[in-house]
Amino acid sequence: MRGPSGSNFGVYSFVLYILVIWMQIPVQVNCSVNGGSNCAACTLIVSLAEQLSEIHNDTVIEGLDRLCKFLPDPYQQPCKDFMMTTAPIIQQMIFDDVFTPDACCHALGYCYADPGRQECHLYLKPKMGIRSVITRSFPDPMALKIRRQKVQNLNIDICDLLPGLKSLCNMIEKKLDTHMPIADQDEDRFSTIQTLRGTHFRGRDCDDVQKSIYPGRKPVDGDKTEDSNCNGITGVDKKTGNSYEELFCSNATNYGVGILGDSAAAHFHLPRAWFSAVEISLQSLEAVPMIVADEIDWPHLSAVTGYKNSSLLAPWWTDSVYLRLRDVNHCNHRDYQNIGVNGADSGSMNDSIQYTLARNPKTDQPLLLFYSLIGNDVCNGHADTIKDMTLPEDMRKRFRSTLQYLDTQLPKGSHVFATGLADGRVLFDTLKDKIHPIGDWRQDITYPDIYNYLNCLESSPCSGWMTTNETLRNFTSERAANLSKVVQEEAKLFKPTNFDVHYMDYNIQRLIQMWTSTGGKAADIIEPVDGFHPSQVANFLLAEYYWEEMNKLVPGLFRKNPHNAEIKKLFGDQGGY
Ligand SMILES: *[C@@H]1O[C@H](CO)[C@@H](O)[C@H](O)[C@H]1NC(C)=O
Ligand SMILES: *[C@@H]1O[C@H](CO)[C@@H](O)[C@H](O)[C@H]1NC(C)=O
Ligand SMILES: *[C@@H]1O[C@H](CO)[C@@H](O)[C@H](O)[C@H]1NC(C)=O
Ligand SMILES: *[C@@H]1O[C@H](CO)[C@@H](O)[C@H](O)[C@H]1NC(C)=O
Ligand SMILES: *[C@@H]1O[C@H](CO)[C@@H](O)[C@H](O)[C@H]1NC(C)=O
Ligand SMILES: *[C@@H]1O[C@H](CO)[C@@H](O)[C@H](O)[C@H]1NC(C)=O
Ligand SMILES: *[C@@H]1O[C@H](CO)[C@@H](O)[C@H](O)[C@H]1NC(C)=O
Ligand SMILES: [Ca+2]
Ligand SMILES: [Ca+2]
Ligand SMILES: [Ca+2]
Repeated sequence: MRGPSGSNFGVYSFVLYILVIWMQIPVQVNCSVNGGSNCAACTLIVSLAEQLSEIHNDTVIEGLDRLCKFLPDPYQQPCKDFMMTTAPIIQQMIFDDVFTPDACCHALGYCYADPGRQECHLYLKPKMGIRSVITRSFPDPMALKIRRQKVQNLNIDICDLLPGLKSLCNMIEKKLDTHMPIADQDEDRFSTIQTLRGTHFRGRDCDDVQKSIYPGRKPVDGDKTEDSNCNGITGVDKKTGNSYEELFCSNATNYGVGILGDSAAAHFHLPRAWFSAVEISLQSLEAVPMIVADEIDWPHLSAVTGYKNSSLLAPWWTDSVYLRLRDVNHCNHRDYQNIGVNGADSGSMNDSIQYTLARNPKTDQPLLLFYSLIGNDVCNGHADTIKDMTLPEDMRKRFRSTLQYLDTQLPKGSHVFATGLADGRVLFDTLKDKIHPIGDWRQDITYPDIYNYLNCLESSPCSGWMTTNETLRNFTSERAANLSKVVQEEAKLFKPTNFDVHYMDYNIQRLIQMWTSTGGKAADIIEPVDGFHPSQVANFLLAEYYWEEMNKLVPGLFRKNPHNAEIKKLFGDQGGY
């Protein structure tokens, strides 16, 4: 879940653009071997092109052309350049009857075997080995080298392609790593645009010039003349002379909701239509620029802060703690913040991410805040999976440090709900004999094939769980359980002055029970493409699970606002999102 998420916009050619996608999957690029995610991206593209050519009964080059035509405008030309440059190598290999996507990406130079390492392959290995296949097909090493050089030189800058994109790119490069909204004139941490950490992540700023106006604050002077908290409720009731905030909201339980978390919290999701030759379409790829600008996260459809129903690319609808909170009390409209960051673990949360939360302990409403880091503390390792896992004593110190910081930030009356880590064994147990979308056409690639391939490239999002080694999976779960225990203990021990802390399990088994009891399949809980994150269905179910747990932990937390109907009548959709 780690990746240079911000610095991507300036530097990618077409292949690197697909990498943008792959890098958002937890990949520590520096640590990868044998070509790492470059190799994986090349293999993906060539696989799709080859399968498309088979489906449409034409050549692999035409398959590539077809793939390019599926892309939105700024990416089409670099894709065609990639196609033209790689065509001679691909054609030669097809002519010699030695073509496989693996061999092809080795020939192109994206994949290689580092000294002392095995060649990685997703498809059946040629009997004589990939290297010999290439030497046979390209007997003149100099000629191949020159062709490869042309491919490597294809460094088209996406930012140069469209007028006006350049300055946006620069801005994004500078600011995206801070996890703050990019478009935020008054710097109150709330934006007016959807993407780039905007309204998909945090409620819309209804006045982006005034820093004192933003979602979640206590209304100023009853919001008689101005909507200081952006909940759409403003003005004075002529009959009584009271402000509507006073009449409708002052006796209600006003809360915002937020989450400090990882890619699961932000709802990382790669549409399966991008990875399946059977499902790929122009329509499925149209939204790529928007999705990339959201860091491939879909917080607006997520379990804690979702507010919008899913589109074609996320085929299930949305339920969330936010929607339920708003339903209980319409005064809470727009008061949500998703501080989920791909790759976040207890360390980066304490070191930097937590500081991007926007809450003023004096002027703002109390917050219901989730702390949910469900895997990276046991997943971020690559070279040495076990040694890189967080130790319980470090988890304890970091979590405590986060709670101490929150005690200076959260308004009195807030509640913090900390979850444990997931038990990721569910991934292998559920997917072990299922076909990955990239194998849709020939029914040939299974999830364990993908796990082994990514582990070979040391580019797996979680080598401790996404592995065929049961001993290792068990160890990873044991450490995760030990870390969860620490969170649970610390939630009990720590005595903040402004809020209370509660613990709940991140209970995937419970979600599976909820889903299968209504006739669903367990595999629907997991993201089909990465085989790792909680899916749209899981997010939907999590909302209900969270809600039930919150009610158990803090009885009477949610009191229905009797004025909801009047609010709806007077203020309609309260300005929407
Ligand atoms: C594919 O196209 C070739 C030449 O156009 C044709 O001979 C062949 O029958 C086609 N195969 C299928 C499966 O459509
Ligand atoms: C405030 O809410 C409580 C509980 O719903 C109710 O008993 C009380 O009458 C309300 N007070 C006012 C002033 O509306
Ligand atoms: C999403 O769609 C479902 C089913 O039609 C509906 O019940 C729900 O209210 C919708 N939710 C939102 C946030 O629009
Ligand atoms: C938590 O982060 C702060 C800086 O934000 C750092 O000084 C401190 O050492 C960190 N604590 C732990 C246990 O890593
Ligand atoms: C892994 O854990 C499961 C459940 O505790 C156990 O049944 C299994 O024997 C363990 N496998 C190995 C290889 O340790
Ligand atoms: C499985 O993982 C364990 C723990 O990392 C390791 O000791 C063992 O050698 C691995 N087994 C295989 C077959 O790779
Ligand atoms: C988990 O904690 C127990 C008890 O402290 C310890 O014996 C065990 O080695 C730990 N397991 C892992 C994988 O860290
Ligand atoms: Ca703003
Ligand atoms: Ca503002
Ligand atoms: Ca208001």
